[in-house]
Amino acid sequence: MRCMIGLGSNMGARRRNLREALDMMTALEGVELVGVSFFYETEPWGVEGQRAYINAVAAIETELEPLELLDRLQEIETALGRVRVERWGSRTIDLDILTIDDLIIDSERLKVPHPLMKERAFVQIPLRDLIELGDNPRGSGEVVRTHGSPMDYGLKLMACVDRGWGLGREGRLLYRIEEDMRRFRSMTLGGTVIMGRRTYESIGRPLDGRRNIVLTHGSIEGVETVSSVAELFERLSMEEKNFVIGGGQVYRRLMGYVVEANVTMVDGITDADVWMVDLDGRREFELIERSPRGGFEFRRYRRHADIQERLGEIP
Ligand code: A4P
Ligand code: MG
Repeated sequence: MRCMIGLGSNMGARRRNLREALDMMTALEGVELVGVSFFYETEPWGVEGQRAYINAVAAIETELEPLELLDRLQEIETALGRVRVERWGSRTIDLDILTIDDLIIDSERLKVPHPLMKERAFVQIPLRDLIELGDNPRGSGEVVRTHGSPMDYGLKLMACVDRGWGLGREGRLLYRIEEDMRRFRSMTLGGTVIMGRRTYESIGRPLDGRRNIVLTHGSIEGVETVSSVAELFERLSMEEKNFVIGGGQVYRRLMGYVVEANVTMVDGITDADVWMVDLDGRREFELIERSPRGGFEFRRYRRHADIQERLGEIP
C-alpha cells in the first residue's frame, strides 16, 4: 500500500528531528521509504504563540495494517522525545497518516484521509512535491521552502546489476566490466562517494580523487565515517555531486532520497544473494536513457516530478 505521512516539528533541532524520523521509518520492517518532499518552514496552524514548524511529507510503501503502522509511527514519536501534553501542543516530532491508497478509515484511533489535510497549506504544499494534486485547495497558513531535506543533496546512485537486479554474491560484486569501471570513475571523480562498510572493505582503500564517506557504526582509520543517515546529511555538501555506491543495505536506506540512478545492467541472471531495488517496478522512477553495449547496457533512471528542476533553488 502506498501511504503518505505528514511530518512536523517545532521543538529542538527541528530539521534533524525530521531526518531522524525519516530514517527510523525506513528502518521499520515492512516499510519502504519511496520519496520525501522538500522541507518547509510553516506558521503554526490553528494555534498561537508557538515556534514555527518545519513540515514535510514522505511517501512510503508498506505491508503493515493501518493500525500497526500507526503504532510504529507513535513509537518513533516517543523515541524522538515526543511528550503528549496538549492537543496541537508543541512537539519534537508529529507523524500523521495522511492517506493510505484510497482507503477511508473512520475509527476512534485512526481517521484516514487525515480530516484536516486539505485545509492545511503545510500539508498540501509538500504533498505537491510528490504527487500531482490537480486543482485541490491549497489550504491556509504561511509556508516557505527551507533547507534541510535529504532531497536538497540531489543524491545519485551508481550500481551494476544483473537482469534480476542482483548486486552481489558472498560479499563480492557479480561483475567487473572494464568499461563500466571507467565510466564509474569519470562520473564520480571530484564528487563524494557514499558507501557501506562492506563495500568499503571490498574495495580495500578510499577511492582517489573523491571524498569518501562510509556509513558504519565503527570507525575506520584514515576514512571519514558517519554512524547514521541523519549524520550523513549533516556532513554532505549541497555543492558537491553526491553518489551512493552500495551495497544493498545502503541503497535501501538511501533509495527514498535518490534523484537519479545510473545502472549498468548486465545480460543474464546470476545466483546473487543481494539485490538492488527493482527500479522498473517503482513508479516514482522513469527510465530516461538506455545505451546498449555488448553484453550489458547503461541505464539512467530519474525520479519523477518537478523535484528535479527545483533542486538547489533553496532561499
Ligand atoms: N489519529 C487519528 N487519525 C490519525 C491519523 N490519520 N494520523 C489519532 C495520526 N494519528 C491519528 O494525535 C492524537 C490522536 O489522533 C492519536 O493518538 C491518533 O490515535 P497526537 O499526535 O497524539 O496529537 P496531536 O498531533 O496534537 O493532535 P492531532 O489532532 O493529531 O493534531 P494534528 O492534526 O497532528 O495537528 N501547524 C503547523 N504549521 N505544522 C504542524 O505540523 N501540527 C499540528 C497538529 C497543529 N498545527 C500545526 C502542525
Ligand atoms: Mg498528530
